[in-house]
Amino acid sequence: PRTIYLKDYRPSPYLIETVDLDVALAPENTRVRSRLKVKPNDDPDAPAGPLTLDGEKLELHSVKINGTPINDYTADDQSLTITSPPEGPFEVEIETTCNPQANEALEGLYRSGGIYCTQCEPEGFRRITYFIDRPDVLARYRVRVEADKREAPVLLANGNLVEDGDLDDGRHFAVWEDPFPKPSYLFALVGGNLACVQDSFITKTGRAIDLRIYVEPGKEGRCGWAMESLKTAMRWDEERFGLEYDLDIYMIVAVSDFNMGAMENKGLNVFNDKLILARPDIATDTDYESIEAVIAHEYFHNWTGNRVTCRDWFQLCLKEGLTVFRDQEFTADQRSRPVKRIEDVRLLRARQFSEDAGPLAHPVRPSSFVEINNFYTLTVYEKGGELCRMLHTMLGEDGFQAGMKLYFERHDGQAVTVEDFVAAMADANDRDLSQFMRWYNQAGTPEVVCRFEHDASEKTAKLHVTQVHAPSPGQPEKEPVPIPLRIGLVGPDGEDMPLILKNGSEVPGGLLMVTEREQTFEFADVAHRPIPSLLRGFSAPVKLSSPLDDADLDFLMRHDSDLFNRWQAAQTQAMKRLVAMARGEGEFVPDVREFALAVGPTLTDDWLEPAYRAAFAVPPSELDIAQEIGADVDPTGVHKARRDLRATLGHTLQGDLQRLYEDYAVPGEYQPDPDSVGKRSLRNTALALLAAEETEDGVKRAQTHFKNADNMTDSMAALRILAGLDRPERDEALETFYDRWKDEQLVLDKWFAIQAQSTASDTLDRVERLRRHPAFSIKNPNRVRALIGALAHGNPLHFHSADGRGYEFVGESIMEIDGFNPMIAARLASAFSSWKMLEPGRRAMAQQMLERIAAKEGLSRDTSEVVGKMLG
Ligand code: HT7
Ligand code: ZN
Repeated sequence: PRTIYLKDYRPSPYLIETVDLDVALAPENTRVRSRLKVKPNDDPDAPAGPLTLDGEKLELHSVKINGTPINDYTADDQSLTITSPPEGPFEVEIETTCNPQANEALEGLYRSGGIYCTQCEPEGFRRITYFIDRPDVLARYRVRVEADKREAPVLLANGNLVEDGDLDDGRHFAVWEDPFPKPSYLFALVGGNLACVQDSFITKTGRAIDLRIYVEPGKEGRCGWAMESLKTAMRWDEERFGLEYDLDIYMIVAVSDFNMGAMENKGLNVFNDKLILARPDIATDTDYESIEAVIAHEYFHNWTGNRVTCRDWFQLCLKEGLTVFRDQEFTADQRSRPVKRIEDVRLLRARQFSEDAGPLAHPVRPSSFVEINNFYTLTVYEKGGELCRMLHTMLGEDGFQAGMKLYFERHDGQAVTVEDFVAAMADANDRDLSQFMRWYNQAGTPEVVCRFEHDASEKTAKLHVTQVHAPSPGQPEKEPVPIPLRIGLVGPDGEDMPLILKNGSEVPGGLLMVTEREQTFEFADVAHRPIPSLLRGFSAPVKLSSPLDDADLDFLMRHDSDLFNRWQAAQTQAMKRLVAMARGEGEFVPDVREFALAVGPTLTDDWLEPAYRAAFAVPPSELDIAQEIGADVDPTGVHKARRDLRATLGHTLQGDLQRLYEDYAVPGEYQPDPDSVGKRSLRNTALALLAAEETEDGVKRAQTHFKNADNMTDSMAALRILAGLDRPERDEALETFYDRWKDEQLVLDKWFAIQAQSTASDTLDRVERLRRHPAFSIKNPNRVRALIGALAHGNPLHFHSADGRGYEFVGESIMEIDGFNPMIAARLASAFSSWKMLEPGRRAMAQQMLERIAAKEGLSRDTSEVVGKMLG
């Protein structure tokens, strides 16, 4: 397969001004007539030549130019080339058919539970009609859709409805017009029997927006939270970013077969139904929070992605990183800022840092790819979001907003690059951000090594900072990056001391800028030895090597005014012990008990938010621990270490935890508000820690909790505990749950996932049985993620089973799925990405499986790129 390079970017030889689509929906034979107004691109860098249109899995029936049928074209399975198009503007008319029913890759036009829907990002539009399917070709669309009225009473596309009516033979039609020029990846079309939940929103300038959520009939009662979230997001974007919605209608359609979470098509978002449907008895607090965040994320794309879009797919982080940053800030403003930061950093460390450290490492803006679908990664999204956050930290809220304003002033309606975004930030703030571009172009996580000295007689202190950049694939040498390092000096009384530099100036907000490979900062007026609190709020996506010893960390764990770093101190303390335990180094019980005792005061501090206290008591994940160990990892040892540490926490803090469990019951009807969510989270954390030792008492409490649960959050919290037991209580609970929820697809996904993530000894037998369960479908991405994904990405103990059965199960599944849905197969395959870190026995088995996948005949471009990199 061909590698595509950023350096080879050229503007498109032709541009398309308008697109007129006429789509006659039919399950196996959808007819698409397209009329395109094409003109040569007058950009001097645009090459001249024939007109090549992308197209895949299409049956071509006719081509006309300026109304006349032509034959001087060539077509293959990728494209249609019109060899000698007229000079100047001209019109192309093409008639094709496609087969939505047979489309199991879920890209282009497909059917989900009888609903016609589309997924065009990144390159799905070419499966609907021939087109210049690249994001820098922006056109205005008019779409006529027709279908059998009984099969598809609702017909939707982007923009505004301009006409509709009935036709002969029980068919009907609707015409939609989108006034905003857009790239083809934002095109959407939906047809089906859908119920609609309607509301409205008045914008800051007084315009009324018609809000609609379309769902399977009967599910209307589950859309309330999604609708509330949409209105909250719309208001927030006006208030914090000054951005108002532009069309008069905003539609969301929920479907049950979807490759990712959701898609921001202009005025017509398509969502995985898991991220729309919620009711207290079927959705957890985490589901509610995800719905709120994803609804907001897709809505925010209307400006960051749609109004200003990407020039090419290398610039994906331009819209995704920025929109992730915006949705993170939205959640932080709605809920608890420190807890949100902790959650985001947890994800970044566990998943993005490992991506950055392994064979799939790539810069936030990659310089080459084989299959763009493989680049919807944690690096592009989460690290991309961190880069925007660093700009925000460096420029401040006002400076960042000034940069955003200039960005929209300059580029509204354009397809642009990361350079354009950074230039707007730089120009609006009169700052030189050229060095910052390295963050976009260099892969890998920088390590920041800090050394701290205090001179009591001089009353001075020095912080020596070194940044270290390990090589990553294709990048042996790297340049230093600008690192915003937020710090505090915590005095012996636990209070922050003033941060005065040697020249007498105060460090505003405690923010130091590290720009050199090695740099020293000197502070004055430091009478007593302080404890440095470094990288406060995780001000840069780096690995910090800190100079603090156990006593310092213990102190920060109890006193740091920066709640992120107080949590971080606890994590560092836990990690030291976990690594030692996982390596089987000596006797750690007393030491772990000490640590548990130090967790107690924060856990029980009523001045702190319950959600924060709950987060404080969660030790680093098995993925984090494995990564910290780095080489010859034994996942069983890692699992046992974490299990033992949790058991010690439960045992040592038993009295406190019991009190929390009693005190934090949330009375009354379920509400997903932050306060109730926090309380449930603290109570369920206590429940889980009390059961970690698997005492009779702990198990009984979990059983009672399960029986009494009147909402899905509590029910799942208890079931997660029970499902991990090698005892009869497990099967009893799982059966009760199944009997109650067997007709609810989204709840069944939870039932599959909880078993796939179970640490019980027979998990692999069970997962193999569940693979044959009548409710399982390999064609449905949510089911695949719930069973196979949950094992591969969420159960290191059993995925890395010492006998290789986990690899066998996941590997076989990847090969099967690759035959019809390469995007899902390739994402599953990434579970093997850290195989080189494993101990030799598992390493050899993982390698064998990867080699088998790589050798499979007809392997997709998606999976072969991922597996090839892992083996290479
Ligand atoms: N921009 C979207 C990313 C996306 C996608 C969504 C669904 C199916 C396939 C997809 N490929 C790419 C979602 C987002 O980041 O907002
Ligand atoms: Zn996005």
